[in-house]
Amino acid sequence: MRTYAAVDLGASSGRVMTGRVGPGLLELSEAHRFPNRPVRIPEGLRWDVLALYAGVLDGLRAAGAVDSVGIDSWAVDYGLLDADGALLGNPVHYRDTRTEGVAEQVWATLPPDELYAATGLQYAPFNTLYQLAAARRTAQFAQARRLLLIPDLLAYWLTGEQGTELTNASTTQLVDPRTRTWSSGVAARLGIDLGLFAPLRRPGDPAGVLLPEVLEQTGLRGPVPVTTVASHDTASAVAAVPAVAEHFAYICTGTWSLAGLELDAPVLTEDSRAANFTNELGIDGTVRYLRNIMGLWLLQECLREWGEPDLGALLRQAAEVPALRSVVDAQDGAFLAPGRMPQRIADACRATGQPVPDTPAEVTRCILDSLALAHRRALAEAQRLADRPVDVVHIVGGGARNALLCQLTADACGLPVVAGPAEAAALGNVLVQAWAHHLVGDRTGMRRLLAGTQPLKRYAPRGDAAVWRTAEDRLGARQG
Ligand code: LFR
Repeated sequence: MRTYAAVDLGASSGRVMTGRVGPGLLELSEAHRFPNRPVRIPEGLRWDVLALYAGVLDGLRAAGAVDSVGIDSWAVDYGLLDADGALLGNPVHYRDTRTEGVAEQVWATLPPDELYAATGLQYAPFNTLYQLAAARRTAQFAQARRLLLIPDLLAYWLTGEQGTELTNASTTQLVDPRTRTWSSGVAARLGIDLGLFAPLRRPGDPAGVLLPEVLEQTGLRGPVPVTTVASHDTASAVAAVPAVAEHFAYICTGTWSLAGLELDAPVLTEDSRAANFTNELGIDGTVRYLRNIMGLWLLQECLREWGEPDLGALLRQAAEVPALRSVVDAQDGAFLAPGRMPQRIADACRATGQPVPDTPAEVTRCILDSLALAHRRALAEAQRLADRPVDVVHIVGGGARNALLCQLTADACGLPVVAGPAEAAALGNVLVQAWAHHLVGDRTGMRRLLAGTQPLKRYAPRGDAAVWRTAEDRLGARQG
């Protein structure tokens, strides 16, 4: 049996989990959880990365003796280092507005169809590529000699070693999903110096050992190796989809809903680009073919506005609200920025001539119906575009605990839903470490272990999928 520490950083909290792995054994417990509070300063929205690092150190101390440490977080964001290896400023939050209008400037040099053919990445204003195009104008950028994605930055502080993990690198829009290495063509066309990036590392690669000062701060006894995991949290979560059958779709639910398929090769067609599907990289040579849907962010932001009422009670009330009275487009970038979410949802309903949800229960129902509808659309389109029919949907991540969302997704998709594990990203993180240590075989072995050890809940589709088709048509027509 081995014990691993999984550092898993989400948009609103970070945690250090301890995972125990052995034959027929996979157990996860929380060593430490800490808030991740983005800070708005006059320059814009920033991550408090030192507070996150302090949380990681506290977590490692709480976890105690482990055989290795792995780190995953949200994607696309980074810290810049100067020539001495010192961090230049707080990393910019991907919801910051600095990338507004930047994509059009990039596309003037490299048209979006060529960019998609080369990188397979969906358009999102926050792709690292557009962030770099915005950052390039700053004095800070002129000082930068190295760019480290968030998990790689933390690993650097823990070990003194620099690398760029591949699954997360694939979200920069500078990687070719066919060759699974940097796209020097895209970088050259846009004048981006790939020398800014540390060499690529793959999940399972060693990433150094904890520095003496880290051992001292955490009370751990060395050597403690750090293992490269699938450092993009969504890649870790997909690795932990407990699928036993071959034809499955997944939805990683949390702040975002990432809905799609696991493929052996990217889909780079023009249809796929028009549908804004992404080809991010997964473990074991796989492609995560998926779409970003705004996800439970819509609800999280409302809860914040409403003063954090009891979620369980709210969901029970929302279940009583008539279904599909009003729906919004949960893919709409208009919901990306924080603030005033209940009002923005009401505005979207009003603008499309639908009843305006008023009470928190009505707004919550509108959000969950809208998410289920977006899940339905994304999975239907993914199957069509990749020509890969599925017969089951796995919901992993925090939303797997939201029974109403799981049931509505089953209803909307007309497919059985298997929900769990909720801590998929941390489990995927642990499993890749176990894989690197030959405790589990390939990803099929990981999934068998997950299916055999994790509590999962099943939801059968209810009622008539035609109701959802009508709602989908209605939304499409209203958007014109
Ligand atoms: C989910 C996630 C998504 C990514 C978004 C921004 O936590 O990693 O996969 O698109 O955050 O980084």
